[in-house]
Amino acid sequence: MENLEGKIILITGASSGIGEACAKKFAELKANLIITARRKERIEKLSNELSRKHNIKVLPISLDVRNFNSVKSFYENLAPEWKAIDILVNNAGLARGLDKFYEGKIEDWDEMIDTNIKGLLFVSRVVVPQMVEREYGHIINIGSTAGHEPYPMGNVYVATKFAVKALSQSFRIDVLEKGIKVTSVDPGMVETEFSKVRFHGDEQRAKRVYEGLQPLTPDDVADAVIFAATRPRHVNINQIVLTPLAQASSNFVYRKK
Ligand code: NDP
Ligand code: 8X3
Repeated sequence: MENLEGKIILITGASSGIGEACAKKFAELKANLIITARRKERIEKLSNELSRKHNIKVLPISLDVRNFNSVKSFYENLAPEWKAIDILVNNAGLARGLDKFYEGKIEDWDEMIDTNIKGLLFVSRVVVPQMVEREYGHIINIGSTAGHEPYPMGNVYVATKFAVKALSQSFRIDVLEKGIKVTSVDPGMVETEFSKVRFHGDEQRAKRVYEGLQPLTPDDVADAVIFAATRPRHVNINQIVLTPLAQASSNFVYRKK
């Protein structure tokens, strides 16, 4: 098993849900963390909690992954001891709306494409060159079952997650001779702020998404991330697809009445 003590882990979208759960689990393994998201208060609070509890270093940095200049200066401004990021967890992402494509809102499309595809690319573009130089590192992308099978009105969100799958596969080829691992962790339904964000704050509608079944928790997904991150050096976990027991795929969900 790879020992993560003292390693540097960068997690995007650590202010909530899966990213926050990943931060907590990496902290338990005594890794040092750079946690980023737009909501500064949240990551500062998490940083204080984790550094105290686990006696590790945690750097909270407010970052919008959609803006390449911000992503670039985020990395350039890191102190030298933080630059050698060992594991990058590309988690920041969101869905906006659930509409037929011919009725979709252009601003929702922009937000999903800019965050889920371009944001992941921007962060990887600035962080991975030092991994290439050191011939060491691990990129863990959070995909989705939506990246394996479209579902009604998922259109653009689905396309972004198909893109994440394509990028994970492409990254793996591009870094093949560089000693860098690439993993895609692809969950089905996880109860987080995801649906609340998708439905622009409509809590009732968000709750209905998980009615009649037991969804995954953010911890379930973080366990998969940690599994991939702790395999021995010669093992690359290419992809983990995990769903609630009551979900077979994007379109097959069993709900108890
Ligand atoms: P949450 O809404 O709970 O968390 C999303 C995180 O992404 C937040 O920390 C948010 O932080 C961050 N984020 C969103 N936009 C940006 C941005 N522009 N720049 C930086 N950070 C951003 O949802 P989840 O935890 O569920 O989602 C995490 C990932 O998991 C996403 O990629 C999602 O697509 C994927 N996923 C989720 C599933 C689910 O059912 N929940 C299933 C499969 C995959 P802030 O708003 O503070 O910036
Ligand atoms: C999030 C899960 O099924 O809403 O990726 O697309 S789903």
